[in-house]
Amino acid sequence: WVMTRPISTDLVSEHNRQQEAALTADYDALAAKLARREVDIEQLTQAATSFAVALPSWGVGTGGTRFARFPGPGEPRTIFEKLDDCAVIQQLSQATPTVSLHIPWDRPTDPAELKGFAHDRGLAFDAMNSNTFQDQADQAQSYKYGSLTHTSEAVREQAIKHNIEVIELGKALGSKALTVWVGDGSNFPGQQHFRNSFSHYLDSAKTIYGALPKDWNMLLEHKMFEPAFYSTVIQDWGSSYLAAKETGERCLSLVDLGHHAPNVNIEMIVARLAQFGKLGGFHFNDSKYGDDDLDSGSIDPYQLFLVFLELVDFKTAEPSFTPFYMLDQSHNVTDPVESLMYSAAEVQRAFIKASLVDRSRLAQYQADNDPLMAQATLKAAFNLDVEPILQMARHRTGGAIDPIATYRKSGYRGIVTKQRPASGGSGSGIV
Ligand code: AFD
Ligand code: MN
Ligand code: MN
Repeated sequence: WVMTRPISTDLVSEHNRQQEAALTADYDALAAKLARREVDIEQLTQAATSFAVALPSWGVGTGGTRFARFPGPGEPRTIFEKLDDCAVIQQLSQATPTVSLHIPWDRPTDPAELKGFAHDRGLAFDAMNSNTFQDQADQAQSYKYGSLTHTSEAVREQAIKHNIEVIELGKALGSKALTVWVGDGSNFPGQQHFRNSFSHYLDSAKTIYGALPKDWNMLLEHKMFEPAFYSTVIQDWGSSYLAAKETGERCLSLVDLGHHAPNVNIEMIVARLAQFGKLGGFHFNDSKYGDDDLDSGSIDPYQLFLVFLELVDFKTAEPSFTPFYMLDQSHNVTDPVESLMYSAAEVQRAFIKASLVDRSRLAQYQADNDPLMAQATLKAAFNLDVEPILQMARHRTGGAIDPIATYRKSGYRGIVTKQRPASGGSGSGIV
C-alpha cells in the first residue's frame, strides 16, 4: 500500500534539504540550552511528533461572516475534495492525521468508500458533528424555534433521530465520538421557560446517549451567546457539566475557546472540568470579540499556552485523559490550507511550551507564595523559541520544515483552482 501524497515528495525533500543545515544548527543550540535545564530535547521532539489535532472538514472551504461570504479560489465542493485538501495539510504539517466531519454537509453515499479514500491519504475520522442548527431541504420539522429543546415532541424526536444517524454513520467511518452543539436558545425574555427547555435538552441527550456505542464519548459543547440571542440552553461550563453529569459517564463537556463571556478565565474552566473527569474535548481557535473562529494562537498565544498548562498538568496526573482536540476555525481571507497548517503548528507549539514548564519548581514557588517566580517559571517556558523542535518533528516524519513555503512552491492552490471551477454556494463554511 502506497499512501497518496498530494505534494511531490521530491519537492518536499528538496525544500527541506536547503534548510537542513540551519535546522541542525538551531536544533543543536536549543538542545544545549535545554540540557542546562536538565531537559532532553529528544523527549520533546517525540512529544511533538505524537501530538495530533483534528481538522474541521468545513474549515478547508472559505467561511464567512454574518453578512457575506467571499469564496476563495479552488474551494472544495465535495467531501472528497475536502479530504484532498486535508491530506495536503497532514502531509506537510504531520500534526493533523484526523478529520472531523459535519453531517449532513459531508454525508457520504458510501461510507466504506470514503473511509478508504481517507485512509489512502493518511487520514482517519475524528469526532462527528451533528447539525440541528439548520433546516435541510427535505426536513419535515423546522428547527427555527429549537431542536433538542423544542416545545414540540415531533421536532425533538427528529433532532434526536438525526444525532443517532450521525452516530451510526460515525461507526462505519471509525469515529469514536459525537459532538453536540445546538443553536437552541431564545431571542427574547419570556420566550422560553428556562427549566422546561433544559429538561427537554436533558431528556433528548439521554435518548441519544442510549444509542452511543460503549467505546464512544458524547461531547456537549457550550456557547454563551449568538448574535441576536437572549439566551442559549447550554450557555456555560456549568450547564454543560450538569447536562453531561445527568446524561451519563461517557458524556463529557467540550470547551471551545471562542464560546465564553469576555474576559472569562478559560484555563480555570479547563482545570475544573478535568478535575471532575468531565473534560472531553477542545475546539481551538482565537477571537477578539465573539466566536470569531480565527486562527489558533493568532491573537492570544499566551492564553493558548495557559490552557495547555492545565491539560499537560492533568494528563501527567491522569495518563488515561485523552480529550478530543480539533481546530474549529473558519477562514474568510486566507488560504484555508495555509491557515490550518499554521494553526496546527501554533497549537503544537503551545503544547510543547507547556510541556517544558518546570512544574516541580513551580510547585515550590506556589508553596512558598512566591508569585513573581511562579509566573516567571511559566514565562521561562513560554519565552523559549521551540520552533526547531517543531521543524525537526516534521522533518523526521516526512513533513515540511517550512510548510507554508513548501506549499506555495508546490502550486497546489493554482492546480485545484483549475480543477474546481467556482461552484458558488459550496457546502463548506460556517457563516
Ligand atoms: C460553530 C459553533 C460551534 C461548533 C461549530 C461546528 O459555534 O463552535 O463546534 O460550529 O459545528 O462554530
Ligand atoms: Mn466548536
Ligand atoms: Mn464556535
